[in-house]
Amino acid sequence: MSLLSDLVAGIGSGSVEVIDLTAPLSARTPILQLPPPFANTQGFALHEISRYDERGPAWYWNNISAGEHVGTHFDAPAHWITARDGLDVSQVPPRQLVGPAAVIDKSKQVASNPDFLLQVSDIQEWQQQHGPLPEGGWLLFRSGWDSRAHDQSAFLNADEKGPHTPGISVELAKWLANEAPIIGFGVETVGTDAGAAHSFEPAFPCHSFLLGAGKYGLTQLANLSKLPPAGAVLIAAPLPIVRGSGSPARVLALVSR
Ligand code: 23J
Ligand code: MN
Repeated sequence: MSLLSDLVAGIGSGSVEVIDLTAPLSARTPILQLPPPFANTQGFALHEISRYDERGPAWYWNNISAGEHVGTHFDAPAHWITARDGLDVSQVPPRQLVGPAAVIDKSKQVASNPDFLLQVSDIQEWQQQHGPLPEGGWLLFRSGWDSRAHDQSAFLNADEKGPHTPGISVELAKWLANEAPIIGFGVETVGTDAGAAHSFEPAFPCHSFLLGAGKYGLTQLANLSKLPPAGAVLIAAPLPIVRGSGSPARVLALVSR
């Protein structure tokens, strides 16, 4: 098919750039911290099996352990009670893992207000400049938060009142779930909801409405600053964990140069 040979030729020549939107996975990768009485996720860890030693003289390998929701990861609908009979992460159709991406940049606003909430009006303004949100695609929220991803406490940005990280309003969560043609919403922060979303009505509206509508989430994305507002292609590759609520994912973007 010439479409695909054109694509690989473009990747080879650099006229199609492949951008890695994935944060490195290590024991230092920041993880979500829920307040008591809620249970929390484990971080990522390597457990050495052998390293060219008596346990395995010619080979190095590890076991790994991690929560499903660690680092750059995919939220499947079944993660939330509003989709308790919905798809688990192994059931997401592969064709939905490749699609167009719209990028909305509010990094300036977030720099002066870490509790910034994206509103329906922000999306309407974006659409006036760049056209409709992509059918079957992703809305990605560029907040500048990726610059904090090397440091758990800067990334969670919590004080006595809880975490202060950007997100979306209750109204936008409803609108993205029910009115927008997108199938997923991606962020640079530790979760798709704002840090203060535990106190919203309903709590965690992004999870509640989007996953409830059978849509998906992507978190801890990096390098969104390298994407155009419209025209990039997103590839999200979560592991097909059977009955999994989500999975760490490799997320890539293709951008025409
Ligand atoms: C469980 C409870 C609340 C939240 C989350 C998980 C996430 O952000 C997540 O990774 O899905 S807010
Ligand atoms: Mn998650």
